[in-house]
Amino acid sequence: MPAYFADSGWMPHSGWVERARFEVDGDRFVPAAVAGTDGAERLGRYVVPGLPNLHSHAFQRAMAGLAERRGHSEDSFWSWREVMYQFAGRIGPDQLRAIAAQLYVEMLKAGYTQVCEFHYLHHQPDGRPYADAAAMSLALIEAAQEAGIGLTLLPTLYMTGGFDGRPLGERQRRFGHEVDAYLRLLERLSASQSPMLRVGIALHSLRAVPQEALRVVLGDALAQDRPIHIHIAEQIGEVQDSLAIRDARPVEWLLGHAPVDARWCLVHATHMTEQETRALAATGAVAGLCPTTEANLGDGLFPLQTYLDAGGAIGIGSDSHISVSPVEELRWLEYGQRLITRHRNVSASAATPSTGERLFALTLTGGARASGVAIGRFGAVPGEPAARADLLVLDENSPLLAGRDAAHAIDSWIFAGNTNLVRDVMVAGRWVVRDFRHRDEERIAARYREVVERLK
Ligand code: NGQ
Ligand code: ZN
Repeated sequence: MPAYFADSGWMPHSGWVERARFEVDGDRFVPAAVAGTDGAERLGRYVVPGLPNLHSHAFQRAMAGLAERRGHSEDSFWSWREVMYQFAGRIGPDQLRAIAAQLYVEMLKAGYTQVCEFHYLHHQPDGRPYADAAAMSLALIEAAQEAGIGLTLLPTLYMTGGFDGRPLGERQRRFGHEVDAYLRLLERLSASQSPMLRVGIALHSLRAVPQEALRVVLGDALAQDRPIHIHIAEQIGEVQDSLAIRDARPVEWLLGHAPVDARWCLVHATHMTEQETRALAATGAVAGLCPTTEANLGDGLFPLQTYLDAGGAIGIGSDSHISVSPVEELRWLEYGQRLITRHRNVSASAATPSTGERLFALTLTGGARASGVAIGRFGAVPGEPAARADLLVLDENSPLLAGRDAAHAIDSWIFAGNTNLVRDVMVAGRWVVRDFRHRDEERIAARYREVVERLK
């Protein structure tokens, strides 16, 4: 069994451990039979778990940067969405595979070892299913395999174009499913589940899923113990529509009409009252925060302090991939709060005074929960299955870590500088990034370039 050690290893439950030993059996960590460094390969000074990315729309990677020019006098989330729909209309399975593989390589190099793919680009642009109805889902699965990243695939149910139940618009047709066809897709994809592929479900939003469909699909998901993701309360306009039509705010409505618990991930949940914030925290659901996309789209700021004080779980996602960097997500998560509260170290707590360590720990545990996969830690945690063998080795030669002991390493990584500190990345016991290079990055980037040039 391969054995490794680091001068210091960090994970949420135990903090920094000196001479941390990692033994790998196939794709999992096993509790080390012996302590110390005997017969083990030294990885470096600092080793940490790989990060889960809990929210991705892979195809949007290829349009990052194309929606930053003023179009209307009132550019908004909704005008961005029109640009995005236009772009989505040109993506078929081959394009999706090429774009997603490039994105997943970028994620691995940045330190993400698992991605939750919130996938709604199901059919041909005119809405007819592909010859193989799962073609687009399979393209994502193949891309994740090529890159070597763990995938939580969340086929997304999308049925209506608004709270009022209006039919899908022309450009939304390829997103749509009837409940039966949707459940068939889930069942089909679930047959290929593995340590690297978990199948969950996503409800696109309360705008897109009528109440009766919600009930049926949840019954199935809960019976199969699947992770359940939903976009919610991202925009004020959405809150207003919900109030007008359902007489409740989106989060308030969901908590009143669905058995929200730790299996759920509420993506964005930006606009909540204090009461909703505390109620959501109490459910154990994960708030899926995507700070760089939320900033890019002008969504607003999540009420982080109230939510964390109430014990709420969070994770991060790169969503539209305007940035693919856990450092940038966590930095902006904290900075947004500093800017509105005019305080510093808002996310830190009395028990964990390091802001970086607190955010990192929350992201690992919440992200693992939202992914439905045993990741985000090394050692044995009583009552939990052995974790998949994912780890990151930080660059011990970086000037960013000079003169820093372990207690300041994660803060320095998250808050200082703009050079990548992730030197090596292991996923499921195999090295996918060594010395900052992904094992297949040239080929994947060349194919990406070719595909995106042709989309222009
Ligand atoms: C999406 N993205 O599904 O890609 C959404 C926009 C919508 C973000 N919310 C579309 N960031 O919410 O209708
Ligand atoms: Zn999204």
